[in-house]
Amino acid sequence: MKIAVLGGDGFVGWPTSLHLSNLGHEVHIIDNLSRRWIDTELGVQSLTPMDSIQERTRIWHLETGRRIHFHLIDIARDYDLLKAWLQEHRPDAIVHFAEQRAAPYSMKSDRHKNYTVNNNVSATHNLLNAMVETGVDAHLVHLGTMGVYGYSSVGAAIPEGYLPVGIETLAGRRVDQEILYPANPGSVYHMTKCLDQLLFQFYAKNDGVRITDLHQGIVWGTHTRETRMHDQLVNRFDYDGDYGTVLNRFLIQAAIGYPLTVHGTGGQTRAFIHIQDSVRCVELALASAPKAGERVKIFNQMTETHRVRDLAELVSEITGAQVAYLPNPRKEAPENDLVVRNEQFLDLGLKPTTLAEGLLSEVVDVAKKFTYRVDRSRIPALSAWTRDIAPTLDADPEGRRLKRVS
Ligand code: NAD
Ligand code: USQ
Repeated sequence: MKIAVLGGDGFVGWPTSLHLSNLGHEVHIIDNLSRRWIDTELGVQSLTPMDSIQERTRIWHLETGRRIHFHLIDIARDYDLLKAWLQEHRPDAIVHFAEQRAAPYSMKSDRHKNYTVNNNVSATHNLLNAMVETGVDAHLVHLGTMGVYGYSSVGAAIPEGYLPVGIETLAGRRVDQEILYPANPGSVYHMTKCLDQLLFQFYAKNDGVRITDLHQGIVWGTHTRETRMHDQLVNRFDYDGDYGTVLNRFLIQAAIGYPLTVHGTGGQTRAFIHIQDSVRCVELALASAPKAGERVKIFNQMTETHRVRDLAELVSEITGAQVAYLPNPRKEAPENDLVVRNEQFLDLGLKPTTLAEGLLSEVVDVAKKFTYRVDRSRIPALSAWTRDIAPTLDADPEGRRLKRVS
């Protein structure tokens, strides 16, 4: 297949592009490299030394003889370029990763809120609009989030996208329907993914666009089979207070002897998936496209759930790291349970890579290798969800006073 990977320079997009290329697909990365600019804005860098996208694709070609093509397009702003690209290349499938994906970044300031909404919603709408306009009948696979559901548990498992409901008609009859699970976003970023869902629902119904939405949990790890093939194919690894996700942050913190930064009581339970399984899920989803006119296919892309403080304790047991319980910068329930259904990917053949000690140590080893690149001052999470919360975040776990920059 000819596959466009939008956001293919990012943490999940890059290993996915390599994986799809290795399977023999013709891969075209479209990216505006905004994530690299955000690193510059925040004064951070990936823990792993990443080469330019051009250099990465050159090494891939040298290693495998396969080509990955790169196109510099901002899909949220360069609508005409995107449309012309689709018109010319007419891909069979499009994998859409190209959004601002950090909840803390989306909550940093009013400017960051605007940027996240404008970027993410326009990116998705431009894409759908251009697909219809050019008549490109590609299967669109979008990376959404488990966060569209909210994380509270009402004692029932979260279904894969749709909730069966019974509605009583005026005549007193009961009509059974399946509706999108009620959206309950916890950040402006998560809210954009809820808005994406409605865009997908409309374009699938109105124009018969074939869409799969992958509601993904937190991705952890760094390497996949393909990124291991050469040092310069290494994946990015975020550890800073905005882009670093919880388990990867704990692993790097353990590697450099920094107290593990648990927010509040660490009572939040979240869904997780290893990066290797994430790329495999995209492969499986691509092979299982809905038909034109079918409703959006939704998969829960996660393999296990864990409570944040249990993760901290596990990492602490393996590495001897200390655990710091810090004021929570986010407005979120202090404790939640989470039960999630994920049978669809298991039925398609996904064999989950679960959080085994060996794997955790492996990531700590990656972290140790690049310890010299860590800027400890970028570890604290300073993006406060509300004005009331901001003043509580005044010191880091090592007691240094913090300066907030937005
Ligand atoms: P990332 O920030 O590393 O990668 C996103 C890529 O998209 C970047 O290379 C960026 O430059 C590009 N991009 C952003 N806006 C663009 C635009 N307007 N035009 C063109 N390119 C643009 O993020 P990631 O961790 O790889 O996540 C990829 C997707 O998966 C996101 O949509 C995210 O919401 C979703 N997701 C990620 C995780 C996770 O834990 N990383 C979990 C669940 C879902
Ligand atoms: N947390 C800590 N300490 C930290 C960092 C985070 O206790 O140092 C806590 C947070 O308060 C939160 C939980 O860990 O309760 C998860 O935070 P996170 O930053 O790991 O994940 P989140 O903000 O939810 O976002 C990440 C990705 C996002 C994706 C989402 C999937 O950045 O793109 O959509 O995971 S999910 O969490 O399932 O919604």
